[in-house]
Amino acid sequence: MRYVVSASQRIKTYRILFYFDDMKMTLLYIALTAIMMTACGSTGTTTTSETSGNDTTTATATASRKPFDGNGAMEFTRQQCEFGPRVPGTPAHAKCAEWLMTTLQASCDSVILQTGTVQTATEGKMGIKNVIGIINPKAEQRLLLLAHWDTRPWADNDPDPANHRKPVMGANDGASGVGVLLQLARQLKAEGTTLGIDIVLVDVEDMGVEDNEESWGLGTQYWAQHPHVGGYKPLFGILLDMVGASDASFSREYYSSYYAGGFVDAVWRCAAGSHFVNSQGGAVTDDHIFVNRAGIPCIDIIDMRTNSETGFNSVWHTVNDTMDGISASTLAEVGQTLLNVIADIEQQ
Ligand code: 1BN
Ligand code: ZN
Repeated sequence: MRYVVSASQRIKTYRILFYFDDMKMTLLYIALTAIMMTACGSTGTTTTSETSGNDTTTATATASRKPFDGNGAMEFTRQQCEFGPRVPGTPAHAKCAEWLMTTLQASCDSVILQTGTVQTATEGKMGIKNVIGIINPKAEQRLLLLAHWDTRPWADNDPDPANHRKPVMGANDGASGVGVLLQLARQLKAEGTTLGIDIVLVDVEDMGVEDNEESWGLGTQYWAQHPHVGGYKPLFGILLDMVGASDASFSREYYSSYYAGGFVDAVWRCAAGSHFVNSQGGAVTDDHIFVNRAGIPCIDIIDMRTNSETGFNSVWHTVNDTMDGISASTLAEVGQTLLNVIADIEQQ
């Protein structure tokens, strides 16, 4: 049986429309969303600053845990790039998959390598490797965290057409989101959490073609059809995509607000720094669409630009998406925001 939930909030009236498969999850969702509506914004904040090398990692923390270490996330981002572009089917991709497994194993209770086959728009059938790290497998309340780890085989937005058939390094578009999640897992292992957390590093996100929505997010589409646990029902999902640029701008992505507006409010209330912009941004065909279609309310923290033709930063799908454009302080803000959200849910 399915339910439609409609609720109005005290401070700002808006509607949450969502479908859940059972009443228990519906009530939990309403309760958590309502409580989180006030939590991060009202508990007060402390600002922390760490300096390492030339970069300052600064974020605003509301939790009692140690601040998120942006330099750690930076290092995990760099290590992925050292494999070279992680184009599905290449040796670099296979080596990186092994490294992701080993790295998550150090921080998670269990790690699953999910393999399967998907149909790409232009390259025929393709094997996928989704790497899934599970923290607190028995916890009922769970948070799903996703990022894609593959990189696009074609830099087809590069200003130089000679580069259009070269692969993208994907320091921002791929490695940055994974870098934040690997560091988050490391810190949660060190400090503990009562929440169940599932880190799903999805493959073959970036082999899509224009005007074909279904050609993107193939690893996520596979996972949504074959969840790693039967009856999987986390409270919410958060997708990270392109979260490392020094001038990143994280506005509220359209589909996130459409599918999970109350949770977007809650996350932006927990936001840890100036890269989070409290305004409505554009719509992106990203992995979160397929998670939402599977019945899990999922939002996308993604760097979108109103002042660019593509809607993204200037290195998007070019050969210049390298570590040169990655900032430890931006990674720290995103990681700290996740820590704040986790602390908030834990306190419910
Ligand atoms: C995000 C990063 N995406 C690809 N690389 C998703 C996307 C799909 C963005 C279609 C724009 C158009
Ligand atoms: Zn991409």
